[in-house]
Amino acid sequence: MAPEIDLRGVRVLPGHLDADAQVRMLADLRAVARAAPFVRPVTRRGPMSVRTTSAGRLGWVTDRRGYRYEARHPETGAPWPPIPESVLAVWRAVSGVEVDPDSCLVNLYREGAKMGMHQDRDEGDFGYPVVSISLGDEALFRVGSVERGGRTASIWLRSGDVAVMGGAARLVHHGIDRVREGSSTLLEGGGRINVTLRVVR
Ligand code: MD6
Ligand code: FE
Repeated sequence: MAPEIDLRGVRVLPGHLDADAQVRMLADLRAVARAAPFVRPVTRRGPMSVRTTSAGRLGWVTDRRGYRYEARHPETGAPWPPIPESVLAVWRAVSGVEVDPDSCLVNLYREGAKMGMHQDRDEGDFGYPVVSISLGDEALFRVGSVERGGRTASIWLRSGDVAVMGGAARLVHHGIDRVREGSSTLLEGGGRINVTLRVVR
């Protein structure tokens, strides 16, 4: 594992997952997506370019009413499948907290998908970190400040990298500027998956 990187307070752990662990986690996430199909979320600002699904007690959903956590899939009405053990193991290794996450958001980036600068602030207690796992194609991850605007710093997140957004960095603005298509062969059909784990309560 390469040394840890501090990106404006966000801890990046390059190569936290080796190639075998990435393949196993991807298989677990495919099973999640069979139980809870990916949807194309729509926000007040229009459709997002990523597709999303969730695992755990609560899933993150958005529609014209806004963002929130829900116990059921927005289209099937079924409860979300459990968070895979392979994913929980990463949280337990890096989060630094004793509580397990109750939400696992899975974002799928296909051609041209990206994510605008945002804060993760729909949770009830910002004392808990957000842990993020990258699989597949490399993505340019930009981190700014708690306030809007100002300086930013960027890093290419690669398959198997983990990022921890906690402490003073828990509410920093961040986003994905672009994904480098074809930079990984992990996902059939190409693209990138990002998994974020949260304690929502
Ligand atoms: C992504 N990540 O990597 C988007 N949020 O595709 C996030 O929005 C994110 O990486 C909170 C904490 C870490 C993250
Ligand atoms: Fe985020």
